[in-house]
Amino acid sequence: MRIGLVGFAGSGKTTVFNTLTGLNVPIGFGGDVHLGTVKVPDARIDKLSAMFSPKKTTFAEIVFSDIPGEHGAEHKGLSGKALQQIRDQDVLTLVLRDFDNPAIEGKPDPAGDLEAFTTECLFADLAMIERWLDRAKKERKDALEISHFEMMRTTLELEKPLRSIPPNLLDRSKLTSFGFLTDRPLMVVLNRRESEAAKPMSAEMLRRLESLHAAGLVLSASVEAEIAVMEAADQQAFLDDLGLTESALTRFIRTAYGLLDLISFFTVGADEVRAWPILRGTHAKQAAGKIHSDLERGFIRAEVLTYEHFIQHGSEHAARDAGHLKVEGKDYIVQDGEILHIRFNV
Ligand SMILES: Nc1nc2c(ncn2[C@@H]2O[C@H](COP(=O)(O)OP(=O)(O)OP(=O)(O)O)[C@@H](O)[C@H]2O)c(=O)[nH]1
Ligand SMILES: [Mg+2]
Repeated sequence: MRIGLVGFAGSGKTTVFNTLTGLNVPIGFGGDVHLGTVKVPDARIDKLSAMFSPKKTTFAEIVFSDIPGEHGAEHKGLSGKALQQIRDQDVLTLVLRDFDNPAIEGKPDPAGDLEAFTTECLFADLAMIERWLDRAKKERKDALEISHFEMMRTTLELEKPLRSIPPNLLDRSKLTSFGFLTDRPLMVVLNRRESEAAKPMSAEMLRRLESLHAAGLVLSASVEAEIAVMEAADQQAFLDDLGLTESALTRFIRTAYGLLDLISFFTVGADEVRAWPILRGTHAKQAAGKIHSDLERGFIRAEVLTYEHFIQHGSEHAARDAGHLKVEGKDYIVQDGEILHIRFNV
């Protein structure tokens, strides 16, 4: 999964990026895009790995991109380069500044910044759709396709993001090449001053996020940066002091998974124990395709065991003998925490 950190200059993207990835790229205005990979912590994988002692243990991974904001005289916005990089991301994380930054004039205005970002994305998408519609008239495109683009235009003109259009009304598989910004899942991070690290979002901001179909998260990047360099034993005490229960990374990943409706299934064996992130509702045959295209092509059946049954019985054999192994066909909907063996023939 790719998550892009975006937002205006000096909002704390690089600071957030460093705390999430454990890297230490230089703080400072502008610069290049930074990439960092983190493992998605999963206690179930830890346990399975301890039981199988495989050659390799593979967690789900997230690649974070830290995309710098635009720096310049009056223009407070996103550079064309940033907009391009945003299109490659599975999730957009908008970092909003809610602390005083001496390098930036004026009080923090997270609500205003959210509107500015939203408007910029709406206009970028609208421009693309209008260009497409202009061409479509000349090229006599399919009427249904034109009606979809007209619906998208109306949605944007009503200042609503494309992600607000329900899946049954729009065939998104035909839109991937456009990379519409307002169709990307959006997570909004309110980057608070230290003294308000644990203060929840205002009701107003929550309402606005709901209307944008976006998820929200509150953190204080500088507090998280302090925590990141502490001894494990001190970390919890520090979090408790601030009224926080978990690190930002844990909360961040949970929010992103919830937003994307992601779950994990597992494969186990002497070679590898591995977590595979999939969309909730994925069928067994498609899930097999995540592992290898041959497994999808030659799919015969999936042997399914829940993580809980496996742990309860201590081995696959014992769980099978107890009658917990299910044999499922291609249309079976894989559930979170299931251990799969795919039978296939190519
Ligand atoms: N007080 C406070 N300062 C912060 C916080 N997060 C970031 N900063 C400071 O704000 C300044 C800008 O932070 P960066 O992380 O570089 O901001 P950025 O969004 O990456 O900026 P660009 O890359 O220029 O777009 C730095 O001096 C940080 O130390 C925070 O939560 N609280
Ligand atoms: Mg930066």
